[in-house]
Amino acid sequence: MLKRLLTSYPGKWINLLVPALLVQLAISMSVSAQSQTPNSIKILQLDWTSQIVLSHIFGDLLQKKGYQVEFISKESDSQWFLLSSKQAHLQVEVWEGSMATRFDELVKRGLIQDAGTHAALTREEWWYPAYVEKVCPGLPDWQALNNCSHLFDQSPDGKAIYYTGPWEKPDRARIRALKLNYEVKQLDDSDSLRQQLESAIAQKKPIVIFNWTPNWVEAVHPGKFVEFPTYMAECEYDPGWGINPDLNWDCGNPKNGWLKKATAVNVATDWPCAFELINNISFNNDDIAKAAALVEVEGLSAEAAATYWLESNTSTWQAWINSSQCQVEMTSSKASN
Ligand code: TMO
Repeated sequence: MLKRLLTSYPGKWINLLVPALLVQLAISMSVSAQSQTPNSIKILQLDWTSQIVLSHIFGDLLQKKGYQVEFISKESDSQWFLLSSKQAHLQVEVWEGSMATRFDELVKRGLIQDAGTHAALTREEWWYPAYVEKVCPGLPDWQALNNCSHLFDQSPDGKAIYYTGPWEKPDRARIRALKLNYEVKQLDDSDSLRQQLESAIAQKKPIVIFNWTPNWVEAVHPGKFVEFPTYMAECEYDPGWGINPDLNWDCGNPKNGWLKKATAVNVATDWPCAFELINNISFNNDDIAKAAALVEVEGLSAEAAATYWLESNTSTWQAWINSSQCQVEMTSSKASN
């Protein structure tokens, strides 16, 4: 707006004469913009399919309540900064296995807000297609991995490659702590991970890859998670815990992990109704697997998948939005106060 103001004046003199005034104006404008409720709620749309579909489902529910909604499409890593700085307001799928450390830390520091837990129980872990077990006896126990490392794609320094995506995982630490003859290859996005998986499956080639549940994969490809030593919180910070006395992460990821929702800290006060609504929503394993499969298997767009889910689960979401006593805070009524 300031730019437009500047360029709409014909003479160059204005740029020379009033910069101080404009700086003054810019400061007061940005201060007053921050102290008012911004118009639209910004939903973080991250880099895996069910999260994108759930974001659209929740966006539709907010719109039914009269909110303006905006989607911000970003990679997973940036969510902590964007939520903490209130540049984004809502994240509908926070996974324990890959996100608990950052999430817990920021909640504790009062920089983001925990908005409740979904019904779904989650797992994020090393995974292989069922046929791998035939050539690697001993799986799913992790101790079979070193005996079979020659079966998988090899890195230049002769290690087996474990493929993963752009999410924060303790895999390198786990490889060190459990002395695995493996190397992490991190792919840029879930599409590349999917391509890697499907091309291996098409050739019945052994592969070990990061996967999670609920997800679309389970509807299409039989397979199993690797069973590492059972996760305990101590495994993350107490080197003495577990079979490696010197290192952390000599364990797997949580098996019945939580799935949470998170908001920026201003949501509860600026949009109490939206905050109540995000606390109300709860998706189960079936909902989330289905959300992913509608896109990845059935080929719907995320928007169409959201619409389909809403149409087939009317009583579920109606209970969420009806139990909410809130009336949408109108920006106009706020402004007139
Ligand atoms: C965050 N993810 C479900 C991809 O592990």
